[in-house]
Amino acid sequence: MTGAASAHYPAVADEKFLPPDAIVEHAYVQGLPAYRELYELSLSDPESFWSEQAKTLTWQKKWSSPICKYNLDVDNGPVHISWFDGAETNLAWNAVDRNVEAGLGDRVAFYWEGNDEGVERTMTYSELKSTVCRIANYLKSVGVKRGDDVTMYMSLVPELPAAMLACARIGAVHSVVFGGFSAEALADRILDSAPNVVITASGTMRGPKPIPLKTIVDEALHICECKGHTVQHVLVLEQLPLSDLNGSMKPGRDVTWREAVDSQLDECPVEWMPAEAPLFKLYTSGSTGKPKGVLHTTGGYMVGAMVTTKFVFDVHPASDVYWCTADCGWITGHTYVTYGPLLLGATQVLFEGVPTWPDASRCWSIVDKYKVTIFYTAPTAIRALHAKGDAFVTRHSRSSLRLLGSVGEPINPEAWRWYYEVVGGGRCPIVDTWWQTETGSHMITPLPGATPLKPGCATLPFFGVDPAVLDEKGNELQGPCEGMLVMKRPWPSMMRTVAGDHKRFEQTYFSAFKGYYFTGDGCRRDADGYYWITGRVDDVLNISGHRIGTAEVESALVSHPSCVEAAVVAVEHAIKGHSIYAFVTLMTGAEPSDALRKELISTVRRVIGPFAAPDVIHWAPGLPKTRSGKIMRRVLRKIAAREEDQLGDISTLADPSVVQQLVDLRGK
Ligand code: 6R9
Repeated sequence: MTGAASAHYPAVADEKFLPPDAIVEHAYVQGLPAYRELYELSLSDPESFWSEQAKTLTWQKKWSSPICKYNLDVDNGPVHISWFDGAETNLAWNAVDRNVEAGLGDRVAFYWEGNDEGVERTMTYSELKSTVCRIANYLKSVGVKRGDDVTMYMSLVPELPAAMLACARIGAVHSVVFGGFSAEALADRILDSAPNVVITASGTMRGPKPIPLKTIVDEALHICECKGHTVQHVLVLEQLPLSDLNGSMKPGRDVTWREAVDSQLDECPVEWMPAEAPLFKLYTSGSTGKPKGVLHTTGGYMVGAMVTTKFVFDVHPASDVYWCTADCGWITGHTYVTYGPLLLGATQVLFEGVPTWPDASRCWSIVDKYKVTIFYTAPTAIRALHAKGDAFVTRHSRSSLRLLGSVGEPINPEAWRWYYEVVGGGRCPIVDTWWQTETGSHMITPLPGATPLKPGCATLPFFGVDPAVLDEKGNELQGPCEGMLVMKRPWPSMMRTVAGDHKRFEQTYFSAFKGYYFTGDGCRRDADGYYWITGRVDDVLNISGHRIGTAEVESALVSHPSCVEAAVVAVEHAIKGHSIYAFVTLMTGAEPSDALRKELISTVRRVIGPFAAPDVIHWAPGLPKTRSGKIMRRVLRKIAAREEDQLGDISTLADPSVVQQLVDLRGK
C-alpha cells in the first residue's frame, strides 16, 4: 500500500482499496457477495433481472416474452438484437414528465455553469418540461415527424439536452455533433443522416476562445448543398451576439430561438414509441473509412442508462448533486448527462467550459458552489489538473464529494492515486468505467459499495454483461490471461446497427470472432477475475479520451496537394495519454519546410477538428511496407518512440533501408 490515505481505505496485500463504511451503508449494492449474487442472477435469469429493473420506468405497453431476442453469429443469418419487443414507451416522458408527475417539478434538474464565472442558470424539472415541449412543438411546426433525423451542433447549454429530449418526445432521431468538430466533419455527418433541421447557437466561448458555431454550420450547409443535400431549417440559440460572429441569418431558413421556440405552447403530447424505435445516431471513429453512425434504440437504451447510473454512481436523487463533465457531443454526455441522471430524477451540474478556465481550480470551485457529491470526468482532465499542482485543489473544501468516476481511456495508476488521494481526500471510491459509444452504457466497472478497487483497473462486469478474453485464433482463454475483449451475449443498451449500413455493423463487430461482439480493445484478466483494459488493438487512436481513426487523419493529410502518403501512429503523452505522430511522404517537387508542416497540421484541424491535430510531422521519403504493400505501423511506432533498437523482425519489409532513413530524419 502506498500513499497517505490508508486511514480511510484499509489496504490489502495486492493493493486493493475496500469500499469505505460510509459508502457501503447507503449503497444499493452492499459488499462483493451481494454484487456476485445479483450478477449471477442477471446472467442465469435475464428475464426476471431486467423485468425487475425495467418495471421502475413507465411503459405505455408492456413487453412480451422473451425479453431479448438475438443472433450474434454471422454464419446463422443477419446479426440481430432486440429487447423489450412489443413494448411501447417514451424516453422524454420517463426522464421529465414522470418526475414532474411524481411531485418533483420544483426539483432542480440542471445547475448550469457557463464558460465564464458568474454566468449561471438553474432549471427545474417543470421548467425543463416546458422547454422540451416548446422545442418539440417548434420541430413539429417545421414538419419533423417520427423517425426523422435532427442534427445538433451546440455547446453544453441546457437547451442541448432539452433539444435531445424534444426529439425523443416526438419520436425523432437526434444526431449530436460535438461543437469541436470542423465544418467539413459536420457536413459529413449531416450528409450521412440527411436531416431537414439543424439546431445550433450563434456562438460561444470555450475557455478564452470564441467558437463561431453558426458560421461553422453555414459552411457545413454550403458543403452539403454542393453535394446535393439542402437543410431546410436552422434554429439558432442566441448566445454570443450574432453580429460579433459575422453569422448571417438566411431568410426562410434560419430562425432565432426567441422567435421560433419561445412563442410555442409549453405542452406537447408524447409519441409512444416501440421499444426498438431508433432514438439517436452518434458518429464515432473506426479503424477504416468514414465515421459510422452508431444507432441506439429506445427501450433497451433507456433501461441501460437508468440502471447503470443508479448502481455505478449510487445516485440517491433526493440528496445527491451529480456532475459529469462530458459534453453531449460524446456518448458519455448522452447517457450520463441527458438520459441517466434525469431518468432517476437527479439534480446535476451542467458545465459549458473547460476545467482549466479561468484557472485550474474551476472544477473544485464548482464542486463547492453546488455541493457536488458525485464527480465524473476523464483521465486526460485529471492529468492536466494534476500537472498544475495540488494547491488549486486544496484551496477548496470539496467536503461534499463522496464518489469519483473516470471514463474514456485507461487511467494510469499515478493519476488514479492523485485523483483519489488529493481530489477525493481518500474518502471517495473511484469508479473506473469501461464502455464505448457502441455499448451505450457502462460494461466493466466497480460498484462503489461493493467492489474493492485496484488503481488503473476497471474491475468487474456490470449486471448482464458476459465478457470473455480470446486469443488471436478466437479461443476463449480461462483464468488469468491477456487477449482480446469480447462479449458473449447482448445487453439492453447495445447498439443495433450502423445507420444505413448493416453490413458494416456485422463486418466491424462480428466478423473477427464468430458469435461474439468484438470491442476492439485488448485486456488482461488477473487472478481475482478483474479486467485491466490495455487499449485499442485496432487502428483507432485515443487522444485525450477522443476516438480518432488513423485512416481519418491520414486521409485528411493526403487531401493536402503536397502530400502523397501519410501514416499516423500514437505516442505516449503526459496529459493527453497519447498524441498523434504523423509520417508524411511529399509529392515529387514539394520540399519539407516549417510552413508546410503548419499547413499540414491546419489541414487536419480543418478537415476533422483541432483535437485531431498531429503533434509531430515526420518527413518520410518512404514508409516501411511489407511486400504486399501494407504499412508496418509497428515499425513506425518504434521509430516515433525512439525505440528503434527494439524493432524486432523487419526482414519482411520490401525495403529495409527506409528504417535508417527515417531514423536519420527524426527531428528534421
Ligand atoms: C465511453 C467512451 C471507447 C474506447 C474504448 C476504450 C476506451 C473508455 C475506458 C477506456 C480503459 C476505461 N475507454 N473508457 N479504456 N478504461 N475506463 O469513452 O466511449 O468514445 O466510444 O471510446 O475508449 O478503448 O474502446 P468511446
